Amino acid sequence: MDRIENPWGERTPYGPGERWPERVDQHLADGLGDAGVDRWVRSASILHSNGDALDIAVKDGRIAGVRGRATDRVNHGRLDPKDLYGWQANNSPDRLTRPLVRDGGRLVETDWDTAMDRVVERSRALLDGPGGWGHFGFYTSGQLFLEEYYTLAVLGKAGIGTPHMDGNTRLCTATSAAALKASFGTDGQPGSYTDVDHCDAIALWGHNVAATQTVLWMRMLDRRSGPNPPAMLAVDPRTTPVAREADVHLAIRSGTNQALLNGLLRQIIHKGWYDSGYVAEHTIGFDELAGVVDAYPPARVAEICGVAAADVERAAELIGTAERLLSTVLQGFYQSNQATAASCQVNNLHLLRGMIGRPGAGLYQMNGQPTAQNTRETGADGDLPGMRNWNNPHHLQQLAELWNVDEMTIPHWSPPTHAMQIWRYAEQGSIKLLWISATNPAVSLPELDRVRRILANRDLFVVVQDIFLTESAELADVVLPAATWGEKTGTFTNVDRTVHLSEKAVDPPGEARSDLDIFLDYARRMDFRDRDGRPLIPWTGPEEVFEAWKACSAGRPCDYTGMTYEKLRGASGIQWPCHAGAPEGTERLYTGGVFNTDPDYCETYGQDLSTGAEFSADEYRAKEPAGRAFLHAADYRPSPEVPSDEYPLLLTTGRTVYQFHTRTKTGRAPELNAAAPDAWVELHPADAEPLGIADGDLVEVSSPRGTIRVHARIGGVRSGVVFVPFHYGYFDVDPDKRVPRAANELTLTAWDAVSKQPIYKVAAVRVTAVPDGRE
Ligand SMILES: Nc1nc2c(c(=O)[nH]1)N[C@H]1C(S)=C(S)[C@@H](COP(=O)(O)OP(=O)(O)OC[C@H]3O[C@@H](n4cnc5c(=O)[nH]c(N)nc54)[C@H](O)[C@@H]3O)O[C@H]1N2
Ligand SMILES: Nc1nc2c(c(=O)[nH]1)N[C@H]1C(S)=C(S)[C@@H](COP(=O)(O)OP(=O)(O)OC[C@H]3O[C@@H](n4cnc5c(=O)[nH]c(N)nc54)[C@H](O)[C@@H]3O)O[C@H]1N2
Ligand SMILES: [Mo]
Repeated sequence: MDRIENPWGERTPYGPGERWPERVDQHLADGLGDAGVDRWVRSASILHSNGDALDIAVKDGRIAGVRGRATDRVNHGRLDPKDLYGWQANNSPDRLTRPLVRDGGRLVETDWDTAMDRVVERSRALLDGPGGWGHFGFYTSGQLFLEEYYTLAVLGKAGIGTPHMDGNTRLCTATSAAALKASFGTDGQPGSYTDVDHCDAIALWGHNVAATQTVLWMRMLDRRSGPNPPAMLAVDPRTTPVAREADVHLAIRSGTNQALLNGLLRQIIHKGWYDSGYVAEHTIGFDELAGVVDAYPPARVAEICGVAAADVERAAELIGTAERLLSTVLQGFYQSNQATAASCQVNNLHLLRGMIGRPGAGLYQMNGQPTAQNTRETGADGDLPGMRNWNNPHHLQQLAELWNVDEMTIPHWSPPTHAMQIWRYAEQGSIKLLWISATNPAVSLPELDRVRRILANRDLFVVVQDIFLTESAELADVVLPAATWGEKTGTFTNVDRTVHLSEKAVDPPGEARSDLDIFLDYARRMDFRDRDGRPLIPWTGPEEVFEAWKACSAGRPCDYTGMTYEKLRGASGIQWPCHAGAPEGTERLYTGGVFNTDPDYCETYGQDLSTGAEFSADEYRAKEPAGRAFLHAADYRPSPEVPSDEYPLLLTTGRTVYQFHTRTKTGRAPELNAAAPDAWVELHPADAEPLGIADGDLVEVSSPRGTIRVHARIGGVRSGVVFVPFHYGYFDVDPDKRVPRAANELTLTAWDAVSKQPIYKVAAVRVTAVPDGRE
């Protein structure tokens, strides 16, 4: 089957409570048959957070294909189009094979010693001079392996001692973590993918799962085409494949999630569709929540969100009367207005209805990137490792003992610096060394003109560690060539807490080195020591780091102590927590209705959902959570940028099924790139017609930050809203022919008060026809 034409492949229907049938998806290099494969090497998919288990085919020392693993709990053999074709990027002739350093304004090839010496010399001078650690910023990814993040976290926190560490996970799933912490006490997904097998209703909150977690969508579609299928609700301003499949589609105006959710919760309370016993026993805050949502009757919600009141009532009935409701939340919430507040309302929905911790009653505050969960767990995003609370002296002491360093070395005097603030410090000049690993901010951050200016400022020493010469690497002072998936060994954890081992299948190209080896080399050269003068980071390889991480995770929600590399070589990935009391892992959290909110255990003392203000330990203790979950309430407030006469349309941004992020990999896989080679803008016919714009016309989209030129697609989105995919930078465009086309030329520098996640889903723009733009 052509998986470009039909990304989801053929249906394998099944009924409630049945086992999802297996279907093994495979793609090998042209002309290569199974018999020609030299060996198969264990791994999992790296182009989304679903965690689909797969084996890598090796032929003559090169990656030559992939095959889904039938025995794994996550995918039962299936793969998505990006995984089927994306591996070809590993073999691209564009791969970086030697380090580069800037000499006389130009990047030139050099050897590792020269490149690392430059980084170490600058680091030493900054660390030993006035201001010390304050000059260092580490900006990492959701695409490295657990072992790499943990090493980076220790290096940054106990070696350098800087609080300025974060990942692109801030752009991605900071809100997932924030909403889980706020409601349940710590990060960690309550649900399991087997909830799809048991549910009787599915609600997709700002999640185009068909395009972005394609194998999870196959599972949902297979239930939809079997007996007793689950009902489906989609909340998305666009007519995505998900919206077309759903029984109720609420095409709300982007930025209005909080108003909608308040309205839905009001209906559920008014109609008596909530579980008062569960609420009384397992939650705090019902009265306040009921009071706030009371102001959102269907007519008011319809007005704010731009949908029909009757549809709001239908949606409320669908989710209010289901017996096993499954919810997934993603970027339509996390990157939109009032991100954490709105995501918490989905938690509230499940708490009010007692729909948590049992089969089918699943709640996924989704992740996006394959290893984002690990960035968060290990503290490479600035959090304290092991989901510890930076504000809890006892948690800090545990880490100081584990690493054998003075407590004062580990930054904890204020919340960790979030990515947007790290970039601000770099702009202002207090951060003087910015080390970027496995992310391409010159395409993915908002307001690109500003980001390019910051990176191009030669007073800021920029290290970029990547596998290609990206738009960001072009502006760096030192470029370090990395090995990637398939060329190195490590573990990573998907959305439903399933941990997979990914083993080295082939050698990296040229002199490229694994990110782990690069971080370990830096630690060695910097000669970081513990309190007794021994090396702070004694590890030499991934398995040693995994063992060290297990010790760090012991007794915490993400307990890995029951896992080993050997055990992960079994038939299926394993869900944490996994320890002596649960040696095979744990399918669902909170099965007994006891949450991680105990003051001595929780990951945060909480924040005000509207302002982000932090509560103190005493304020938190006074609430006496005693294992109950928090029902947080918040009023709707309009987005920071709303349409005006000059910029009358709302811009929203996102993804296509064929491309991954800034396309460094999928743009180099011929089938995927051909399926979506260039950017576009989607417009509703009622918005396009008065502007004289027809399908295919070249148009300009402008915001107060910039202008892009792209082709128009008429349809696919509600009126008043336009959509631009954010994937398209410049790497494949002749420098003389570069026309701005990245969505982030237009987006604004603004973030959610609680999670600090940038707001990519709402900006004000105008669209104009380009004279002679019709082809
Ligand atoms: N094909 C593909 N798959 C991917 C990725 C990829 O780049 N390509 N990236 C991975 C990563 S890192 C991530 S984070 C996930 C993201 O996965 P998704 O969140 O599914 O992807 P997006 O397209 O960013 O946004 C989802 C939807 O939000 C809608 N939306 C916009 N504004 C609003 C709003 O205000 N309210 C509501 N309710 N909806 C709104 C958009 O119309 C869009 O359809 O995908 C992962 N999977
Ligand atoms: N407007 C708008 N902007 C967005 C979003 C949106 O929806 N709209 N979504 C946001 C989200 S959710 C995300 S996750 C970000 C993604 O944004 P980025 O993280 O910038 O996107 P990627 O292209 O995945 O960048 C990863 C980089 O790591 C490199 N790489 C891959 N594997 C390895 C490896 O093993 N080692 C090293 N060292 N490098 C490697 C790749 O070549 C690539 O350059 O974009 C965000 N930006
Ligand atoms: Mo993401």
